[in-house]
Amino acid sequence: MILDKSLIGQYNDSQRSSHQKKFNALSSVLSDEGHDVSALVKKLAAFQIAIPSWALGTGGTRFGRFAGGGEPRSLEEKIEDVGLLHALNQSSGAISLHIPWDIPQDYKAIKQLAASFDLQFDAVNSNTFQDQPDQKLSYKFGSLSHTDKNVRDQAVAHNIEVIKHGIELGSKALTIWLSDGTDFPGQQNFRRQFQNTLDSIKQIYAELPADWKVLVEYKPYEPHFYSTVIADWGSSLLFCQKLGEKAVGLVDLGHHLPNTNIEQIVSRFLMEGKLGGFHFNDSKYGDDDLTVGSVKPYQLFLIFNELVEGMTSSEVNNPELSWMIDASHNIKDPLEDLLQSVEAIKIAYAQALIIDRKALEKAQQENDATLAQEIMQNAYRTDVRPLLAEARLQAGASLNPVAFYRENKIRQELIKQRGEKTFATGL
Ligand SMILES: [Mn+2]
Repeated sequence: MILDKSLIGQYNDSQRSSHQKKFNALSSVLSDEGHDVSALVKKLAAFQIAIPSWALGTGGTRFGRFAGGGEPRSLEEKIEDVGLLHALNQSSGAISLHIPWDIPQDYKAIKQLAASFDLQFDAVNSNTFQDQPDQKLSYKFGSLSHTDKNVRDQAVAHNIEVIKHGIELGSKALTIWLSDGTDFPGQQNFRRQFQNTLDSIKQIYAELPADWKVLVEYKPYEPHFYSTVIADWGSSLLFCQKLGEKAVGLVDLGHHLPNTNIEQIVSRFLMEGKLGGFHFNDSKYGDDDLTVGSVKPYQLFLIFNELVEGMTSSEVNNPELSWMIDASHNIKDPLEDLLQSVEAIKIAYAQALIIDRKALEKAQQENDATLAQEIMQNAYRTDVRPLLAEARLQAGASLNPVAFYRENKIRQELIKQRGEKTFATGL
């Protein structure tokens, strides 16, 4: 559906005076602390987070799916949904496609449709973790790492095909999440699996256009439960270093063992100029793919602290990052969930921007742990939401996207158009 933008203006008018009070109060505090409030608002407005095409349906767990109604039935409707999100928050200006779930039939028409919503195509994602109906050889025992060269060749060819789709759409990166691994000790030779994979990715790497990147994602377990070929940031970094400049690591927040210090991993990647991007989500136990910021918002803030510190430090030389949500679950309306996720990411970013860096550095130099905590938590405990709202207001987005979405009964409208029992392709 296409949103009537005058409705956003009307809604914002009804909320403007209450917003203004909160924004003025926060502005005055931040100005007293030495921050340039309009520069902060500008940075927040510029920060865009890509939406994955597979997050637009009520996906959820491997055990079952419960359609929420009005899910997008085609790539075109997925693009429309991301367009809707972007109209509401002006922060979701890109879509990330998954091949073969989203193979475009007509590139030109798809590009035009995306452009009409002011959307770009983010990284394209390959899929060798499932067998497709028309596929010759099975990935049951792996794809890029397989013992059989014919299977590896097939998986390489698929990745090259994904790059070709991406080139047609104007994408600039390929994300490889390799599910290959083993379930039992002794099942495979670790070194040989690594070498087979490296050899496969080298062939894919050779097909990357000059201005492209390959994002190498890692995950400790699942779908395999004994070992994963690219299990951790160290393995990802190893592959990237062996591949070359265009290969960079991708941090998916859910792809870590419990209590892993993800912010330190972020710092390490940045130090080596090898951080490529993020898949944001949240979790309590494993790869739960819950709404960003719903369980561990402080961890998200600490990650953004490292990002802001690293990206502004003269000692760090890292390429520009790809920001994407990677979440999927059963309970919430996916569009409301994505609005919440984008908001949580931007809150963490805003809080990291207002950390008193000079004071923090001094406290670190003097080993003053108490003061360092005071400085960090002063930023974290500041309610920065009026800054985000102001950025949206200035960009023509809604002051409160979720409230607007509900008030205007957007899901009900989507159900009317698409039906109650529609299933989006994806997980
Ligand atoms: Mn991911």
